Amino acid sequence: MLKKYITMSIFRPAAILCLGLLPFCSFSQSKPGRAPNVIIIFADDLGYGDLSCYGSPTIHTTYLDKMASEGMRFTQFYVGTSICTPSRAALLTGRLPIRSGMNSVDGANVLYPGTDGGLPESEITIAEALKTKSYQTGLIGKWHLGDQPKYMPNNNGFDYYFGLPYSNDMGRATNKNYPPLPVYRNGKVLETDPDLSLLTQRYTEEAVNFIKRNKDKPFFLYYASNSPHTPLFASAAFKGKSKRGIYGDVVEELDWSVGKVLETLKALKIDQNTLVIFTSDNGPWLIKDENGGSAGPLSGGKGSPYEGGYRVPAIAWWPGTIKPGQVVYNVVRTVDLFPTIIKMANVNLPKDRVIDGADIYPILTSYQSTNNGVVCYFTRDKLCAVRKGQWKALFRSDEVYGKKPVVEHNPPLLYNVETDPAEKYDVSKQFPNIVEELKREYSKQLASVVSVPAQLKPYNKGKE
Ligand SMILES: [Ca+2]
Repeated sequence: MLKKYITMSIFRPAAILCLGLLPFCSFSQSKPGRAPNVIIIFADDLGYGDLSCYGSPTIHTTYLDKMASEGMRFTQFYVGTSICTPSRAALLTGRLPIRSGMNSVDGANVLYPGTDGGLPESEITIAEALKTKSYQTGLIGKWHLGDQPKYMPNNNGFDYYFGLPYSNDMGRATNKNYPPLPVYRNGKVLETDPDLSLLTQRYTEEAVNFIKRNKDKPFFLYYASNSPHTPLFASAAFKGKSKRGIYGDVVEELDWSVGKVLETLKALKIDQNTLVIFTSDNGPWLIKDENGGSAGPLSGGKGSPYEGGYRVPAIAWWPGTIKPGQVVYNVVRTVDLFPTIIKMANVNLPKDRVIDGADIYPILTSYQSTNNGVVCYFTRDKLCAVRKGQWKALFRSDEVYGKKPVVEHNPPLLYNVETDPAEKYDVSKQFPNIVEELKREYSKQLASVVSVPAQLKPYNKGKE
């Protein structure tokens, strides 16, 4: 732990650092008074087209639609990588997972039960950064950044943890080589092989109780649902109720859960001091057919470098600060949340590492356009595409779950993903200068990656 505490010492009170570094400091972001609470609700494998406010014709998401009408809905919001473990590392650290060895590798798409690997101790999570300002921090739900004790949430900045250490399909019900699926409370296994149809209800109760317990202090709640990742289970109140089969039932139960969280904030009268972000860790798992979601108008899904894998629904809600009913077309990324949230709490950005995210507070608060960040699309350790502005250059067709052979594109294919979000029309010949610019951006991004040990390893099937 020593190494981490040394790393954390870079978070000094802003006033001290600002004596000599005025241009690098930003104080105007926090409101006077108490630091804001932050809640991130992270769905698992929810596609761009799976909410009614994103055009789902048959899934009715009453509460998320209301959240969007009271807040801000993003149309071009990107994950760090289009698969579970790497995407979660990106969200919590503001860094592309390739920088911490948390990217997928051949034979290991994610972390598996018992893998000796996880989020390196040197990484700084949002929870760890906020602990320096005495936030109360909680994770309810799916972790998936390492299930060995040193990698678990309580050693990564979370005071409280309740949930599964990885995906809901990593139990004996889906693979007899896996150990029984554990439910943790802090460092202890409460039970194994839980009734998955009750998981969303239990997570909701845990999230509501965490908020109630901490209503008088600044808190950070990371509510990482296991839904709608397969296998799909809904409670009796939702099973068979949607027009989209069991997948729709599960999404509608998740929607209900979000409604309960927002309702709790309002009832406690802390809604005006709480930023809530809802989004998903990656696009739909298309190989699951009807049990997977929909990317709506986008191509591809989970594990692919196409828009459907990387672009996800995202809603920000903060009554009194975020104006209601806004739709934002800026490129925004999950890696932007780390710098945005820690700056809101007056924690300085670490200077000893690359932070891929940028502060989106100006977008949240006044609908100002900021510089759109570059989107990097990695499949495993290969950079497949980059997006800058409206343009996306695809250098490599390579999908984790794809059945087609990998194809290198030299020169790259070029798409205008604003006019052609389905990536149907290669316009590289019409815009050779844009191709050259994106080739330079691709090289620049690659050059910034330093090789570090891989944390993801193939599953040892003999290990029980
Ligand atoms: Ca996922």
